[in-house]
Amino acid sequence: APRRVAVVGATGAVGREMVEVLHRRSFPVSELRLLASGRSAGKVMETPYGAIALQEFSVDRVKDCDVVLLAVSGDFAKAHAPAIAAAGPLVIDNSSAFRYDADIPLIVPEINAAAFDVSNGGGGRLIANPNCTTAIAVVALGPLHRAFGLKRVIVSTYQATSGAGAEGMAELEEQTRNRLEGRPVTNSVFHHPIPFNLIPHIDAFQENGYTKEEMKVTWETRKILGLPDLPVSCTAVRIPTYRAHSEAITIETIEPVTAEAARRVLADAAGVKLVDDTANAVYPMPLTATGQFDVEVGRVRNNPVFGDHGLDLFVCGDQLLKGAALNAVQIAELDL
Ligand code: 2RA
Repeated sequence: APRRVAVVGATGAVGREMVEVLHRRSFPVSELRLLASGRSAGKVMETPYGAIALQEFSVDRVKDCDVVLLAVSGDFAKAHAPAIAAAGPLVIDNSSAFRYDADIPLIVPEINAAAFDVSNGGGGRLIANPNCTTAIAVVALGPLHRAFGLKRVIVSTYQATSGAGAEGMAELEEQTRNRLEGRPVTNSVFHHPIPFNLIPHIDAFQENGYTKEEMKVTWETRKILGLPDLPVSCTAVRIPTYRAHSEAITIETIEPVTAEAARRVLADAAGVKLVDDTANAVYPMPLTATGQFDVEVGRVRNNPVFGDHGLDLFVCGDQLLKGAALNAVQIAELDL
């Protein structure tokens, strides 16, 4: 049956993408409500559903909805998500506020949809959407784990500026233009100027020398795969691209693995597009992954560092889609 859907944080990059994805996937929407901060209230947003007036968020304005998609900060989600869920709607939160809560499911539908059936006890249904970098990696790691067993994982990421929202993409564009036109280059969203640079610093540094972004990949991969002790080491780097995250992944497997066997598994994996024909220079790239629902996977090869238990691969996924809006809508589809 059609659903009354609310998107909270509708004016941000992820919120806008959520509206686009609901339409692209023909999610059965009977009514779409768009909520934002007070300063956006009253403005009209053009959407595939027509022009919709933005309303200032309140729990009262969404408590009679069937589904509430949150594209807001962790603090905002902490303050309001439980109250919304307790009032009835299925709440899907894109922030990191609840991801590590044992009672809150953290879901990538292609990998652990069964976690959806776990009720949140009396508190209604609140589901956490994973960090974009994690979601894009586990779409490939899940099938490889099922086929060969994961023993350890090493991830190096090349993350797009969209991970820092519309402001991140704007900084890339404006500062690159400044650089090319000989004007001073500044930075406010990122820790350093991003044009023609790489920044190995996403989110705050932890005591152990990793950033919080890198630890999110470890914590969330373990939770989604149900492998609480899986050794995962991530190096997360910001690069000057718009909206697709790329990741070089090395795994050691429990069973012997070959590139051919891995390719067969990945070719059949939900949410994966195998893009692996190096003889013709065909492999995952932001240029081709952007705007696609599927995560591109390629450069699949045996990694002799781990003998016949080693595999390398390269993945590329749209950070606003599989990394955020698409995954959130796919979780909502589990309730149809
Ligand atoms: C980033 N994964 O790329 C983080 C949050 N979206 O900035």
